Amino acid sequence: MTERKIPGIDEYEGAAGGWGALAAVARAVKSQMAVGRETSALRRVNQPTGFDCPGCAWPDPKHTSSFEFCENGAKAVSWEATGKRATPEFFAGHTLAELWEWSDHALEDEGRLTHPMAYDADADRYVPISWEDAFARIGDALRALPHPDMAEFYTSGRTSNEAAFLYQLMVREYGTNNFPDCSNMCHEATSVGLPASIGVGKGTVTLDDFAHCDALFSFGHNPGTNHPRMLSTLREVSKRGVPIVAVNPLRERGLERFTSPQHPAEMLTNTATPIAQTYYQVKIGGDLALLKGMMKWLLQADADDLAAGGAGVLDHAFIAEHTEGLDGLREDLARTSWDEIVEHSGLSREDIAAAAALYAKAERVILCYGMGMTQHRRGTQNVQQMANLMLLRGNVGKPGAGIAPIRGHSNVQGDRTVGITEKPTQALVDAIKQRYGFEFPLTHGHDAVEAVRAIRDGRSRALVCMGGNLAVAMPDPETTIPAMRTLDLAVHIATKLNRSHLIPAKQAFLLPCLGRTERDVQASGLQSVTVEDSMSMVHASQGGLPPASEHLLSEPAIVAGIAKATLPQTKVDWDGLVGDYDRIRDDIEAVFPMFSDFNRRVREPGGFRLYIGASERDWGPGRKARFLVAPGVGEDPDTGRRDLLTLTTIRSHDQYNTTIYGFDDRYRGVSGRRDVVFLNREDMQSRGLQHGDRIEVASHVADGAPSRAISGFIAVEYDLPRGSAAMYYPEGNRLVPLDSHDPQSGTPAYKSIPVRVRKLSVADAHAD
Ligand SMILES: Nc1nc2c(c(=O)[nH]1)N[C@H]1C(S)=C(S)[C@@H](COP(=O)(O)OP(=O)(O)OC[C@H]3O[C@@H](n4cnc5c(=O)[nH]c(N)nc54)[C@H](O)[C@@H]3O)O[C@H]1N2
Ligand SMILES: Nc1nc2c(c(=O)[nH]1)N[C@H]1C(S)=C(S)[C@@H](COP(=O)(O)OP(=O)(O)OC[C@H]3O[C@@H](n4cnc5c(=O)[nH]c(N)nc54)[C@H](O)[C@@H]3O)O[C@H]1N2
Ligand SMILES: [Mo]
Repeated sequence: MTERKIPGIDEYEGAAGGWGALAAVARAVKSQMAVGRETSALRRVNQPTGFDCPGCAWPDPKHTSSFEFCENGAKAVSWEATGKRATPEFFAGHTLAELWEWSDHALEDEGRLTHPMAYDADADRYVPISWEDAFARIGDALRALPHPDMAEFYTSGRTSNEAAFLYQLMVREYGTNNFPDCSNMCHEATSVGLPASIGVGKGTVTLDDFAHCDALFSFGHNPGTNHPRMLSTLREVSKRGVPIVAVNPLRERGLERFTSPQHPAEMLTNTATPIAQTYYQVKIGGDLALLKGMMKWLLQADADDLAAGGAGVLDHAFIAEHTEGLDGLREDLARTSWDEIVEHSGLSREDIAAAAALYAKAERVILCYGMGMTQHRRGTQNVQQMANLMLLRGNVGKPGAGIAPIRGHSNVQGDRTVGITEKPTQALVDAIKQRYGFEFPLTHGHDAVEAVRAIRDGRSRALVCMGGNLAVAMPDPETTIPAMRTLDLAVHIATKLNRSHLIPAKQAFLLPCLGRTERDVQASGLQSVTVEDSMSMVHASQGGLPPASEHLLSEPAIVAGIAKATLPQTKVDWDGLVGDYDRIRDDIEAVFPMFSDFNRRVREPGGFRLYIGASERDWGPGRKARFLVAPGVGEDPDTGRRDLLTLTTIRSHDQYNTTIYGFDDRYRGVSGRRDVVFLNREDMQSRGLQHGDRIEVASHVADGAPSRAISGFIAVEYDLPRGSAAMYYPEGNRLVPLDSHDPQSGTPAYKSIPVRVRKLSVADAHAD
């Protein structure tokens, strides 16, 4: 880094974890919770029946129901269990126009919502309303729409299986499949890409497999921040001497070294366990090229070995018995030149060969990946090329090996499993008809991008959000936010205030719900909910804290309230289901047979695993696993243009998606600010930029769509490949056009935005 000093920018020398993590937990608890409540809060979420941390979807070690220590888990829990409250008095004191000027951090930092509220347009304020009146008005508005397809029903992935199941049931009885979902912005490329490859859209490994792998590849995810409990697993893998290979344009500290707060010896001696043995700083969007390079090397090595009389490098027995399509892949790789591979990946041929050789030497490989792979125009193809790589050596469906998409929200996977999907199957239609006696259309509904388009074009007039912060999470706020302002109805079921709630429709309602940390008591007594983690383990979660307000309802109860008001002729016994969540689970089991014996199995310690065919080398009825071809290596027609950089948007260590806990990004050496753009030194030099300069970042759009710009952020010299740049999500979302997404999965290309960067002149800076 250069000598120039900038406030809040420094180098972070330490390991991930360690004392810094403990100190951060103490700060998080102190800033959110009144003394007394807080000490018990972290302890009391450790229920005997289990508690699922709302922080991430990484599994807990088998047979334990208590959650492991984790800095960002502690932040997630204390943020929800905060002593602060956003009361009716607070809303009386502020118009929505006024609140709009607040930062995302300040809005949520008002604390937990306490009362159901309705928008009063004359006063431009939220005012209290009774639950009955809110439900009645929502029901009237939904029934007044000319067609059910004119309403959108969004889900964010913290919602439990029970709430999500009831929600999709209500929406289907209402008559639409419009289910935009946070997953559409996240791992949709996995949900679309993997079924075509291996027959199932989920990961194939369990936590046990990590104890048996002999190489681990990590593509495009940042465990130190986003799934910190994974560091304990990576630490164990590293301690066994197993090579870990990280593929990431940024050198993420959690992938480099880790001091485990659970190991006193490491803490006291301030030592750390190294994590990645090899770190490949691929160019943003260069993974497709790297994967093709690795596979090209493997095919060549295999041919050489066979010619020399060896058994080959590929797993020929597996390929013959279990796969099809290798010839197509061979042809594609033959057509792909090393020059292109090197150019697009930004890695040398030697490095790629070394990665491939390491892969080839291992008998049992696990490949983990995250948003760095999915949020691209070719996200689905990225996923499928990773599957190809794994299939070449039979690394799917054997102990110690497999593909591991690292999911985001703690129950995003479960929500999809229990029916939150815009593409229903005939089996689902039949099962719901059988159980409840109503039918719903098989036609595809809207995903997240389609939902925003429909709202923009006036085709959809109502939006119901089960959690989340759609307006801020989606790309292109300059399209999304004005579109949402034209709605007839907006309903937000939420724990805390965020910007999406400040976009009033003709009628808007803010419905406060219980969080996962809180006791949920219904007619039959205290309830548990269930969730599914990244490894398809389903387990129970029960809150232990008293609710933040006596006026809160559980998410299932809110769904039931809306359902009864919207569907006077309903065929579902909503009160019966909400009175006892065991009954909801019986219904889930009736509709989704993979949940057989649900209520019994979920009461076993650690829960149970859903059947994943690919883990058993069952690729689906009558089919084999498939090698799939993705022509070319370029992400975008403009990739590689010298005047453009490829910008990725990433999470800081102090945020949960659109929830900004604070302004520090400890492991990247940033404190007290988020207005930064990380740039490569030579890219800065060639643009006459210095560390700390104020800059403008403008998106480059080829198709004549309006270019968006962000002005006044500072340039920070950072260790990333030439041509690559990074800034934080959601600040960077302005630069992502709504139409810039993977055509196959609809996943927005948040991680490869072609941009121009220029220094602001003194005049610009003043005009700002
Ligand atoms: N504390 C905390 N935990 C979270 C979340 C949170 O915001 N905060 N969010 C949750 C959610 S919903 C999700 S989806 C997950 C997200 O977890 P991650 O997938 O780790 O999410 P990102 O921060 O978006 O980071 C992606 C990583 O990909 C890298 N990357 C960017 N572009 C590329 C590329 O082109 N190629 C490669 N190989 N790498 C690239 C970035 O440098 C970064 O390290 O975490 C979940 N857990
Ligand atoms: N540029 C860019 N954009 C991105 C991404 C990126 O990497 N880059 N990542 C994308 C990804 S992976 C995702 S998953 C989306 C996230 O999109 P969302 O899931 O829509 O957003 P969150 O920020 O997780 O939602 C936070 C809100 O959820 C509410 N909430 C919290 N807990 C609960 C609860 O228990 N119940 C209810 N009902 N509400 C609750 C609170 O009101 C809080 O304000 O963003 C996407 N957007
Ligand atoms: Mo996500």
